[in-house]
Amino acid sequence: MKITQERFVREFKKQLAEKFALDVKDAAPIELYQTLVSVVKSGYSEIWRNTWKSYVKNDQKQVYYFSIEFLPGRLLKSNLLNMGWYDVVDKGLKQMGLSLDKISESEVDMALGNGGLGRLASCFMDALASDGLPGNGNGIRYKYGLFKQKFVDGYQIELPNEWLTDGNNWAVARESKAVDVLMGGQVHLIDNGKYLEAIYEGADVIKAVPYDTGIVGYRNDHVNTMRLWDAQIPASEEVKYPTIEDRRRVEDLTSVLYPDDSNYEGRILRLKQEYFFTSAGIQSIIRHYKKYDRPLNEISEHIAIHINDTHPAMCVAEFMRILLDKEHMDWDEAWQQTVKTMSYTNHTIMAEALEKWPVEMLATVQPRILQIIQEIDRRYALELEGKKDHDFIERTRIIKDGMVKMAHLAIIGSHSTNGVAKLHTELLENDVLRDFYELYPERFNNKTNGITVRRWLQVANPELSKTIDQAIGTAWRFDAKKLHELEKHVGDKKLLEKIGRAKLDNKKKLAAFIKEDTGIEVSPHAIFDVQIKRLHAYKRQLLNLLHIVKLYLDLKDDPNRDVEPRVFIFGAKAAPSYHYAKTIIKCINEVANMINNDKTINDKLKVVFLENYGVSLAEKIIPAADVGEQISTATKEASGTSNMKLMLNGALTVATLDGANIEIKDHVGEDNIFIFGLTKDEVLEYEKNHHYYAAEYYNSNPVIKRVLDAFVDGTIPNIEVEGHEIYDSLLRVNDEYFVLRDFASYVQAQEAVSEAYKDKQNWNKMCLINIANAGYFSADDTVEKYAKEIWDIKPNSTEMRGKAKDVY
Ligand code: HBZ
Repeated sequence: MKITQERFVREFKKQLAEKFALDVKDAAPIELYQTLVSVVKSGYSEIWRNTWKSYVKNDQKQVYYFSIEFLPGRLLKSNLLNMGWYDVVDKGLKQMGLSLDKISESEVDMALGNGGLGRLASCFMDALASDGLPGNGNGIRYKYGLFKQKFVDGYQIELPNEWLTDGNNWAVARESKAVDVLMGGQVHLIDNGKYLEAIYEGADVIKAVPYDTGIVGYRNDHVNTMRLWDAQIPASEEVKYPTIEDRRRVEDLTSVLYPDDSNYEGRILRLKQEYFFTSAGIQSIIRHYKKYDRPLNEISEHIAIHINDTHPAMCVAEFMRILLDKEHMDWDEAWQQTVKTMSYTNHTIMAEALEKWPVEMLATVQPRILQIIQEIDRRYALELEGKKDHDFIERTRIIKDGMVKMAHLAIIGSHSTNGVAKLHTELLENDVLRDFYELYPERFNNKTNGITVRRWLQVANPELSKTIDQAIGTAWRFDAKKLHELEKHVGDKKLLEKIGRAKLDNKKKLAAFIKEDTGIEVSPHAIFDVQIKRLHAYKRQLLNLLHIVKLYLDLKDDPNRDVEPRVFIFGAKAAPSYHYAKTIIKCINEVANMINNDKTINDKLKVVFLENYGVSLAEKIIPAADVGEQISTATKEASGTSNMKLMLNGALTVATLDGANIEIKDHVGEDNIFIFGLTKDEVLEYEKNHHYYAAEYYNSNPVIKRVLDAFVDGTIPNIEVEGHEIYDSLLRVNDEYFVLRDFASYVQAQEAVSEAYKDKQNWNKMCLINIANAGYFSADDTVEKYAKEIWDIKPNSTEMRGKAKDVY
């Protein structure tokens, strides 16, 4: 829809009157928001339909991205931006006395994910659409998103996140596209003379209803679909569930998102969720494929299925099940198509996060799927007999000691396995998945993560975006790599000043938010030092905290010490069952209390732990950050993506040589990043030879001793229990993540940060170099590589592409 300000205002008023029988002046924020969503939706619905039609018409190969998590956050501003409507709507709303910023605050974040993995899936959705690629999301429509975090007495409390109370305004329910998913019961294979027939007995039939959300491409008249499935009771089965509790048992399947991002949860409901969305997705893909009478033994030429982490690994078996049982293909042909269709991304090397399910549990959830996995496993072992030794086969097979290893299923059942940063892929190849790399070297590849520059710069940071436009024009908005042209202006003092001013403005806004949210007053002239990510021991928020305590103790010794004032800002949720992570939260909060209320240190130090970190809060914090903390123990963080978002917004990174930090360093150069800590080889060496003794660092380094003692000697109030727990984890349990080993080197890096901040012009120059190089981490490019090198899909070549650009 071609939009002008007048037309928008007319349409908005009309829909407000139709929907709510209200005038602008009488409408509540939520009514304004819902009306705006509906105007926006009517603006892209025709394009959405045409995009799908053009895929069908051109018989384009499509990818389906299966992910148990999607973390889109708010969609309003991002959709407006991508449609090219942002400025027109902003002005139109102003004309009516309304504010886009305020209306946007009414949107509840769609938080159907835990952290990096779910957010990556959403960045990829945006990038697929913006690249004009035929890509669909497939996931679960959880009734409750990731829990809402509150702090009570410094402790994390989890509250339910009922994000659907005002309805989800973006999604369209498509009852007509529902499919039945069979679970439980028993299965018998009967030879009916023509083929083996799978007879199900006593299985539950669950109706999977898709909710489709349009994913709008950036000014290219292209709208893809993210399909999330809801579990319902089919009309034919209603009598089987006479009571409310009976019904709830089925509907609960899609109620809650598991809030753990680091431990594999061996609970049957989780396994059921995995099968549910996998089966629903695969069934609907094959049903659609068959509509056009194309031969099934060519299906891999028309569709690609991506397995995002192992949660959808049952895709392999479900695809086989349908080809074998429903389409009566023979095993070898079905297997060939399956392997060619599937691809898999690994997101972690941490052993505790690798999924493995007891055979009996799979038997209860879907006995036919278990049979197929057993057969895949049997054939795998048979095939390798004589070629590989017994141990190799036992190490790599799918089922071992009564457990089904999901990563093995995904690797054996697909043609591509990728890691998410160079170092991570290297570790997969040479360490964690070494055997598989030896077996299938051609299947392994790296795809370093990326982020959508639209949400994380254009939407989140309009001030900096405008400054960039003034320096290098607007081409970077279409191709983020063009941000690199900023480097030519590295000597432009006016530009450096403007970058500094944009940052200061953003810091003032964040300071106001902090004041409103927490009551804490912070100076926008202090260094804003930010660590935002899930709380986990390996991410080492504790290292950050120990450094803060050191700075505090230094100031107590000498309140007039010449230090650069700093505000340390944290945002982090801990998995509700992750006791140690919650202990760290409590300690950060108590240290914050102690420091923020101590008048003797002249406000040189502040610590702010913002509650309920999520996508929308990240959009407020990141544009205001001076320093980004990426301080995981080397080898542990697969990639990280907040590192990319922060550099893009001109924050300088304090980093270990872990995950994508290494590639960031390679791009910006050693002078524009603060690197510290053990390297991958040093960590691996310690882990192999077990010759790390944390206590030695405590005993030999008086600073470490003093800082750690503060946790147990009453210096930090209200952590009698938690302080000892931290102390013991480092000294008795021997500091699994080398916090004490890296402490001195971290302090040095932080001193270099303070020193560098004194020279504002040079600091801004470093910021510029970071911004200029962040374009290399654009999800548009990452996804393009997936498209070319893994999925073999091509951009939509409809003649509509690009036309929307003249809207501005
Ligand atoms: O995936 C993260 C990695 O830790 C991070 O380094 C990487 O940048 C990001 C994207 O590739 N992993 C996760 O976020 N993992 C999960 O959220 C998760 C969720 C459920 C699980 C296991 C892990 O059962």
